[in-house]
Amino acid sequence: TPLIRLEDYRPSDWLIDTVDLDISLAPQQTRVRALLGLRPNPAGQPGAPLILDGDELVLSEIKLDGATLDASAFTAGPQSLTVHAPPRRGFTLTIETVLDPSANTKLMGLYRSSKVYCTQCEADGFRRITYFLDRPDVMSVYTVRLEAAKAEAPVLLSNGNRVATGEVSGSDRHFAVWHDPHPKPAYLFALVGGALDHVREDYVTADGQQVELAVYVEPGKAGRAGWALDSLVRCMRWDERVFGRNYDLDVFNVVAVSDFNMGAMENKGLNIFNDKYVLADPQTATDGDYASIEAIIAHEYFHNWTGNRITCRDWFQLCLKEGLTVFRDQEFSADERSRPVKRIADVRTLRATQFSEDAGPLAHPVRPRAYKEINNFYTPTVYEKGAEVIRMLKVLIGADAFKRGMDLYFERCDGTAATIEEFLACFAESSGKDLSHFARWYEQAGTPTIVASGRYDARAKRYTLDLAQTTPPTPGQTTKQPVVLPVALGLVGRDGDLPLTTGSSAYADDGLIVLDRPSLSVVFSDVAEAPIPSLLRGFSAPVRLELDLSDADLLRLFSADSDSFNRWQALQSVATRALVAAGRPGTDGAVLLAKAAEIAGALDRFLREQGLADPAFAAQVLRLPAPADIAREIGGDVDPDAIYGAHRSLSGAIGQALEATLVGLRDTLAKKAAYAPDAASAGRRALRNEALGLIAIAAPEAGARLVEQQFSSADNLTDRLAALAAMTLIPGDAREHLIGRFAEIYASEPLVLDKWLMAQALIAEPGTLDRVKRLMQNKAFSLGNPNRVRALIGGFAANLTQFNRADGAGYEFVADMVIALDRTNPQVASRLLGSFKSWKMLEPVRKDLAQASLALVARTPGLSRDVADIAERALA
Ligand code: B3K
Ligand code: ZN
Repeated sequence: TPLIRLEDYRPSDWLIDTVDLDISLAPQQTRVRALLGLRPNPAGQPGAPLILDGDELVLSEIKLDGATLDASAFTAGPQSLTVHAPPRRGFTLTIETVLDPSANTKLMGLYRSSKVYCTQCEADGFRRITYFLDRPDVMSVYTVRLEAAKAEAPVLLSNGNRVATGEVSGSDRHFAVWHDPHPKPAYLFALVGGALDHVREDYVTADGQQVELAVYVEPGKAGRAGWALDSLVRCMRWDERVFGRNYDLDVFNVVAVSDFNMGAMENKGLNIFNDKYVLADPQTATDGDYASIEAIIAHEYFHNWTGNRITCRDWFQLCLKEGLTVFRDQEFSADERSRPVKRIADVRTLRATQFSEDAGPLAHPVRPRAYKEINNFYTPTVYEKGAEVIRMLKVLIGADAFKRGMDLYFERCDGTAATIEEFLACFAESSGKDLSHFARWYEQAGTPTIVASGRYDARAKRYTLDLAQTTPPTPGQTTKQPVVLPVALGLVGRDGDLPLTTGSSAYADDGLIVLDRPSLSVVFSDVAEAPIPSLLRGFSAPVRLELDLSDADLLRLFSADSDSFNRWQALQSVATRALVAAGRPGTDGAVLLAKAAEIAGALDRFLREQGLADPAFAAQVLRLPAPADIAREIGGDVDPDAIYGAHRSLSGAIGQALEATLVGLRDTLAKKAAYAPDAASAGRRALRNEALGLIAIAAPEAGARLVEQQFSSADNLTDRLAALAAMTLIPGDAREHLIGRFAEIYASEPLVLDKWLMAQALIAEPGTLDRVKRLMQNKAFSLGNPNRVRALIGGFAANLTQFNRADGAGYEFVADMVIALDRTNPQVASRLLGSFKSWKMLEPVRKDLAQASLALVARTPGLSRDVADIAERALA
């Protein structure tokens, strides 16, 4: 397979101004007639042939300006259609293809999901519908006529506004015509056809436009669509208020389908969602689900401006829309909920997913330079690190210049397919700053480390802070340059933050040091007492920080820092340090227990004094870094069992020391109020359930009793599922019994059973692999549904100790699953193969076994490009 390179970008030789689609839906034989209005691109090669992309297509007819084309004038195959000598002027091409949506198991292009016709075109699925210039810089105005049997598809949706509907006379069929006035790339095309219920709401934009909002779901599920609709209204208002962005069509539709390769898709005016991110009621969705739905509804809606109105010139610019849109949805959630808690949750995700990607063989820059399969680059690096880069930009130039830069971007690039350079130019202009060095964040992979140390000169009342940065080598980038690192900081004294005066240095008076070179010293004067530095407040840069603070100093930051993020971070750092030491084989358990007592003491005080003031924050504080975080921090020669063992003893010891406090806290928090999904109530449940987990580890008998009580009295899924999860930590018959009860209660709820599958797949015991294999036979599981696969197989692959079993059986199982899935759904298979991304940091025995399983995948004949690409890069 060819490597596609950014430096080889050339404008298209041809443009397609208009697309008229006439699609006659039928389960096995869908006929697609496309009328393309073409013209030579002034920026392209004059006289070039017209080469249209295809993927597994069957051509049934082709006409040029209405006249049938001579067979010698074109070449058509499944993967492309070439018109050898097209006219050197504008012309039309009529292309007819015939598709079998029922046979489309890749879930790319047009497919059927439980009897609903739907599409997924990003990145390159449109070419599975018709031959096209399937690249984001070719933007066209679409008119789409859909026709289907009335009984099978009473609802017919496409992008834009509905302009006509009617019956097809003398048949059981009907049609709808949709017109989207906004030129768009093919990846934003969508259609939906099926029997669906919906909820709707009228909306008037800030600039006075009437919009009809609707959320479509499977028949009978309309009662679960309200939260998604409510979230949509809130995020639309927010985008008007915060970014000055109004919606731009008469309708906005969201459709939930049950077979979907990812979370959701921002098709213009017709967002298609994985039903997991739409459906919610207290009995079938957790607080976490409510929060995800709100975030993803917002994310896809925000794409209307950052992605659709302004799209990407080419797929290397993917972060232009994704990083920016993640930043926007994170800000929305922060405004809707608790900003510090949102930041902590996002940083946890960033570290778990992106830092681990950056530390392994799949590391790549936020803007990759080359790819073989673009669908493998919808990664935490492009999305989450991409969002961090925007956040740093805002910190560096300030909120006002950031706002003006965004306005300029919307004004200048509206209606275009843009690049990162064009985006950054807007902020360089609005801030008057040179951002060329900052742009390195887009080119250089790897997580930088900042090493920081401070000295206090009591006589001179001076505090000197030394900062240095390094970035480890990543595949294809052996030497690294310094990047621009905004380090937000404070100096914490006995009574809180000390004033910052740097005198000679240009830095830091406003609490920000810009570390833009290998190292830097900043001298603070008039520092009245020995301070404790609080660095990277709010996690101002996506880096690792090595800070030579004692645990005692960290614990002081935990209780005294004015920055909530760093309070949380300080305790995490103490725990991380203890676990890193204890997670190396052959270390002394007594040291860990002493540390546990220290941490428990700090937590006890905190919970008693402030636990009830902000329960959501307290829940984050109570949750220790995960074993996988410790593995990544150790970085090499990793023994997952040793780390898990250390984690378990630390949690157990803390839980024991805190048992009385935790039980008391749980009782106080339990005060009965009807379930509500709002952030404050969710925070109380989170704290209560975090406490339950600790008790289950520390005191299994008492824990099991509390689990039983909570499970039986719960009026919502959050509490039920938390009870189940706590019970999975306690081996025995009671656990198996509860697992059975849960399955009975939710027997007809596939999305809830996904959580049940996952909870079992995550059990850190040697029996789990057999359990997972057994569950594959359960009627709740299906290899054909991505949500089921991600829950059970994906859950297992995320199980640190069992995926990484010392006998290699975990790797073999997942490799077999990848090979099996690749035959039907390459995207789901290649995602799963990504679970191997951290294999190089393992101790030698596991490392060899993981490598062998990867090699087995790599040499399987007939692999998809998706899986072959991941296997090849993972092994390199
Ligand atoms: N843009 C889509 C992701 C498409 C993935 C293609 N493999 C969803 C999103 O980021 O909003
Ligand atoms: Zn997105």
